[in-house]
Amino acid sequence: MIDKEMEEAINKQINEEMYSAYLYLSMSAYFEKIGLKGFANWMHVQYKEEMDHAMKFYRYLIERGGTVRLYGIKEPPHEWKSPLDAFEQTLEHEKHITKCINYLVDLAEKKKDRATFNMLQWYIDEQVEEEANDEEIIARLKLIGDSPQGIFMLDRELAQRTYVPLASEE
Ligand code: OFO
Repeated sequence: MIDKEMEEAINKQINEEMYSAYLYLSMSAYFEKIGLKGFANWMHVQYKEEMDHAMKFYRYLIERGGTVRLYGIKEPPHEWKSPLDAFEQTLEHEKHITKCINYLVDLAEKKKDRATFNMLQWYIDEQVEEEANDEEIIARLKLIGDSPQGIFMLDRELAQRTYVPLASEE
């Protein structure tokens, strides 16, 4: 049986991951609206990955005999100043998620909950990858500046991203 404080913290993290999914789905809609279908695809894949992150915590809580609580999800923004603005906000959001994961790791250590500590290692690696992906796209958008041709080329590249479900969710 999982510790109650740990359970509450994981339930809050399910909500954080669901909000991440909402945020990226909203960004996907924004990119479609401004005609950048490749950027929209990238964000749509990100939305699905965030749902997987939420479900990984959800399944884990059930496996540990915990109670899943689905808290209300707040409304994300629906407009950004530019693709660069959207990706800068994505990076800021991911830095916040990294802090949340680190808090969970600290709590698992404090509670001597080794199973949760081990489970969280996957999220630590995932956060490194997510921040790096965002940083790379931000750097490219800064280089591109106002060049429509550069944006068009990046859009074509981001259209190639495909969704790969997490093994545990298949
Ligand atoms: Fe975007 O990361 Fe979830 O955890």
